[in-house]
Amino acid sequence: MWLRNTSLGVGSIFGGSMTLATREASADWALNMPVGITEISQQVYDLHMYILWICVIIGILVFGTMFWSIWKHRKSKGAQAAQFHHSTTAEVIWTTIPVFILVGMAIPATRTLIAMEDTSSPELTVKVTGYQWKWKYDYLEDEVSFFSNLHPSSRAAVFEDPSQAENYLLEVDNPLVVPIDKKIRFLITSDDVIHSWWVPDLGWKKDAIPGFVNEMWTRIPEPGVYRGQCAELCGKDHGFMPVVVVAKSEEDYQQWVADQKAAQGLGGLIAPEPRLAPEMTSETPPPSSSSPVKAVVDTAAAKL
Ligand SMILES: [Cu+2]
Repeated sequence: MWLRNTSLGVGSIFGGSMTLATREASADWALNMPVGITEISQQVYDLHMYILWICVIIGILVFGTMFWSIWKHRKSKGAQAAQFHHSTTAEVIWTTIPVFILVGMAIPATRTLIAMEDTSSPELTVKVTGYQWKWKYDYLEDEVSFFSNLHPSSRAAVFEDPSQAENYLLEVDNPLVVPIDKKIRFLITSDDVIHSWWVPDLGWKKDAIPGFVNEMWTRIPEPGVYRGQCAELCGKDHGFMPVVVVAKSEEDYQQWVADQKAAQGLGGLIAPEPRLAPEMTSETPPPSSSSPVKAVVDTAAAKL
């Protein structure tokens, strides 16, 4: 679903044959990764395409040679196998050519990785903490902090008609709001199990690991809403902890910060955490005799 806004369709890969199709329609046929909206995401995409085309060329050469050889030297033509057992020339060639190819891949890949990991000189730092099953955002400079839960509209639609919920399972009550054109550093960790904070448009995902603080950064060039999900299987509601990033202009962001501070000073967020239906609570249920797993264990224990 996140492919809907950003990905290239099959049409764009195979020469625009689907250019008349709507973006919605082509999204269903999307094969390639999304380009994203940040400079890093575009670098990642370019690297991906560069490596892909190298692989395509190697594939054509290797399989072309193989199939041509099979056809050219087929038994019905009376082909005789060569009888040599060792060729220093061949070994030098099939060692040096791959080395050059790998170096040619490693240089741009390393350059991109270094750029992705360079979290120095941030203008804003946000601590992202994964919970079963929600995210918490702490703005270290602005001293704003809140939880971001699955939006009640998506939660209600789980048992009803998901097609009726806008951005089904990709909507939250309190999105992460950030300014555009600022280097934002993310400190990513977890309070319980391993989660992974992932917004495809930003070009990366990063594991949120209890006891560790991972770092990443982004600089979003234009205002917009960018959606993602937890990308590490983290429990029964793993699919119910989306990520929504809202990028605003600097003035709008400052206004949002002021509003949040005012609201937190009054004892709560502007948009309070929704009350969850008991069967869909995002809290870990306490062990009880009604737990199906515990019931099975108790039954088994009673038989011993
Ligand atoms: Cu998770």
